[in-house]
Amino acid sequence: MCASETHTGSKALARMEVVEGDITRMAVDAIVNAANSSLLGGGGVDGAIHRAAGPELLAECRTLGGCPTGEARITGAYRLPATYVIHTVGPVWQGGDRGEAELLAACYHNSLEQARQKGVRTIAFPAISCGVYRYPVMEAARIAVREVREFLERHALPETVYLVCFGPEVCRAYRRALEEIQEGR
Ligand code: AR6
Repeated sequence: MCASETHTGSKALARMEVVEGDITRMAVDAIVNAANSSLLGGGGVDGAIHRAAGPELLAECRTLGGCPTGEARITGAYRLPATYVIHTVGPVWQGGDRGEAELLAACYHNSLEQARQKGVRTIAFPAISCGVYRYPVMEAARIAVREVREFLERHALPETVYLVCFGPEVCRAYRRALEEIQEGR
């Protein structure tokens, strides 16, 4: 890490934004997809991203040979307003003692690392694992906020991270998680 990439904690928090809405509409450099390990599409945000991007996205995903839980892969975004889609595979919630927290943290870290390597300045995340994979939303929000902050403290890129909430429950959880971290709790 070079010195110019060092940022303070408070500056890192200022580069994180909670927004409510549909991630497929975000005109950012990269959006993150909460995929499954086949990378061949599914329901939830994955389905919405593939529908909006068009069949070229599935064609590129087919060349990748899948992705293990916790890792991330990057593709083009085709008909989406974004430039890249970063596909990551969150853990299925199984009660919390199957390494779910570490795997979810790895999703955020590895997605940000893929983004940084492509020079991505703006990136939007959905609430990975909080839908079909049933991760408790408040716990997931705390992990998301902590991991993103840690990454931003160490790197100048991405410059801004949007945490995109689909619905008020996820929004409330993210806002609370951000307040907790700001207050040092
Ligand atoms: N924009 C932003 N967030 C969304 C959108 C959207 N358009 N649509 C849903 N969400 P999920 P998972 C939210 O189920 O739990 C798929 O079938 C949603 O409300 O999409 O990681 C994959 O192929 C929730 O808060 O992802 C996998 O098989 C969050 O996105 C599996 O689901 C994540 O919900 C992955 O499950």
